[in-house]
Amino acid sequence: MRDILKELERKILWLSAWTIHNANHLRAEDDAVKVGGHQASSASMNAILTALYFAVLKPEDRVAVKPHASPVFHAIQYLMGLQTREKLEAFRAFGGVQSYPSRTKDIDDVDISTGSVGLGVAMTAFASLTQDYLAAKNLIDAEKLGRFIALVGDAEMDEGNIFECLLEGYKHSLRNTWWIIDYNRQSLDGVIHEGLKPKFESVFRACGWDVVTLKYGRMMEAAFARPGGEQLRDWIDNAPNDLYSALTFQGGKAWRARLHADLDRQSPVGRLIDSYDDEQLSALMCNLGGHDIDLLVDTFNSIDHDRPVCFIAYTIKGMGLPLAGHKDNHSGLMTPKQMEEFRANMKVREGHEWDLFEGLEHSEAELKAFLADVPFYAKGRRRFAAAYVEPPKTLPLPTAEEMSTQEGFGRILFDLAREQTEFASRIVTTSPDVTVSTNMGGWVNRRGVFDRSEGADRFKEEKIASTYRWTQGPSGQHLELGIAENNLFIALAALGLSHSLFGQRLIPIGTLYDPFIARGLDALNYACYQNARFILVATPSGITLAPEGGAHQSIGTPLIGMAQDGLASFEPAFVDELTEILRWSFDYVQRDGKDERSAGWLRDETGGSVYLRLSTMPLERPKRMLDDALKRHIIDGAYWLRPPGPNCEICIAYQGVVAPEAIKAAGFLAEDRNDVAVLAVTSADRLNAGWQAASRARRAGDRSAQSHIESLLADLPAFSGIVTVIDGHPATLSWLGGVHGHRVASLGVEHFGQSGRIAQLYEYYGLDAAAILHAAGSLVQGRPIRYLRAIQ
Ligand SMILES: Cc1ncc(C[n+]2csc(CCOP(=O)(O)OP(=O)(O)O)c2C)c(N)n1
Ligand SMILES: [Mg+2]
Repeated sequence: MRDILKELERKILWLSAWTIHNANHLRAEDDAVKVGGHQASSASMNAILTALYFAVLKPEDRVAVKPHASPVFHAIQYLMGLQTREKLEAFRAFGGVQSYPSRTKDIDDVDISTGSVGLGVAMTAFASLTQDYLAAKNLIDAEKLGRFIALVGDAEMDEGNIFECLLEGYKHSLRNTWWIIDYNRQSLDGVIHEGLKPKFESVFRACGWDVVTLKYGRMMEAAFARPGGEQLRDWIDNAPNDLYSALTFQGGKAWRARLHADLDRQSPVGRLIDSYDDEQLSALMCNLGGHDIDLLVDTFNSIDHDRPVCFIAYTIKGMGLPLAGHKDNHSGLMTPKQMEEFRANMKVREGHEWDLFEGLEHSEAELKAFLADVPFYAKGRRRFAAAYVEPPKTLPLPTAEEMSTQEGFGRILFDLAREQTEFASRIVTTSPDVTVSTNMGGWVNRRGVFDRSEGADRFKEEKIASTYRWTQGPSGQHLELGIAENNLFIALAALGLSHSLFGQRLIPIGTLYDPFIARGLDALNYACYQNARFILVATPSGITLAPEGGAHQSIGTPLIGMAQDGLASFEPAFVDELTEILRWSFDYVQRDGKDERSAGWLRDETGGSVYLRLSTMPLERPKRMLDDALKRHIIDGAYWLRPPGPNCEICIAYQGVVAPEAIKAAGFLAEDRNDVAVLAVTSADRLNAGWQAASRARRAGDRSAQSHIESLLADLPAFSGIVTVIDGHPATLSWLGGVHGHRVASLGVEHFGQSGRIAQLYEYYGLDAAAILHAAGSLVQGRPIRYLRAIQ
């Protein structure tokens, strides 16, 4: 079996190198794709991936493959019949295999997407926590837990989110997680810093991990056992990274010259070195642990516990290719001449480059039998689906006369927490140390904090009064996180893929302060790119958070919400709107329509995640019942709070908490002008997306396509002006003028906030009724607005 494995290792090296070569040198008239970064980096982990996929992994295991090892991963899938030649030939081209393994774009069951380094690594830890969460609730078989394995570049270890995740993992007794560091001592720019290995080791041990070092291959170990071997080992241990790399690149002759220069030729070690010819010497010196299939398989398979393990595997970047060891090899590509030689070495005939069993010594029948028996693939595809969990038909509307959207959110969750429904049991909440200040304390009181083991509430036992009775245990539905926002988003990514990774639906809800979305923005993008499903509740937001000051006041987040793919963002002003948006979200996050292109104008069939930008400012409850049409409009992004009449000169369009200022300004204006309109925007994001999608649909021939905002603004006379206002960046709404060509004045916040009272800040930043009237005055024709002076 090991012989076959070694043959496959060579085959995979060939296929991945050929895939890249084909993409860069052979694909017809393609001048845009010449990018390296794959050939050497892939080769570095070739043996490790071969060992894992063909001899170590079980069907329930999941792997995050480092971005540049994508060709190796896909070559393995190709051998297994799960990837096509067409897609490999189109590596990095439209519709082809992706540069970096992608759950959403590749066809061959990528378990965890990677690309932005560090994030896929942390994802394995949070996927393992998700598994623990499901097992504790008997939603999956606790006897058959999978291992979550990250293949990590050594330079990738510089990413801070990895360390944030290590600490968080420690707090949650992380288990079933392996990180395999490809210690090739090279990064993108070159040779990395000396001596990082002991640093890695101590950090991992401090966080409760086992560390296994794979430094010397078996050939090296055999040499060390011979006379002079100890000295050879010392020389290897003390050789600087760059020297080792340079000699690797130069080959056997250079190794010999250098070793003889450093070690006495007449001594046992000198004789040991001379007992190898040049080729053998090169092979010996390159026989690092990470390239020794036997050692790798035996070591991985010897792990018989579920503690987290970090493997530090010494490797050579570009191993097996002429690029091996060269410091510039990251962007290096084999030349056509080098590829010719490589092809000949691999015994692959011209024109047979993609043939599965070309150039291998074992018979096709033997190889096929081996592949048919690989345990990892024994249970078929690894993508699961989960049944839809029926959300409540209606959510109880909090009754207080005045309430902020943040408080309303807390109340709604608190009410849901009382219900013994399947839906309520599938909600999982999480927050980076802002559970109470984002109003989820009540929910956690009722539903408890998740922990694998039952925990005690000391304060309760000691009968000390406290508002929060957070019992800890396996039934808890809240995952309490430390402050690091990256962890929040990666936790949401993992929990939000529970249906696909584990076949069990969860409805994850995460809360954080709105400005700190920026801290974890790449992780949020990563979660969306993987099509994870969650509800993000960001509160408080904007300068309305008045006394907290500029450090906590968000400005650009509405634009983030609009620009982030896979995330529908809303900013309701009133709690009745929020109630409807949440109810819709519980359904939207579960949708799974297949074809994005034919899926209407918005992503309404495909579904996605949801971002709610909420506020702490209490607003008076509108006296109204939401009828179906109004509910639909709230979800589509806007409704007429005051519809325009035929002589309407001014429309005020607001989003979110500034609603009272817009309403007040409209009241003043109405005394002087006819038919003043107020447009309540609940989602600039969905309005804009609908508008874009409708114009795409028209371009594609659907003449009748009309978006929600186009039909709403069709009611507004062409001579009207629109004043937009938001506690956030004015660009969020300024595009409304582009829909039908109305003149627009946009109010919002562009500069860092200040501490102060709300009224003071609204005046200072120009969000108050007076500013709205002033802006209206700049848009209307004819006589000036009379009340303008009066309220200033
Ligand atoms: C967040 C982020 N920053 C930068 C990059 C560009 N990048 C890709 S791989 C890499 C480092 C490669 O070094 P290493 O992790 O050691 O992998 P190796 O190439 O040695 O296999 C960099 C900087 C990225 N993909 N993601
Ligand atoms: Mg590296």
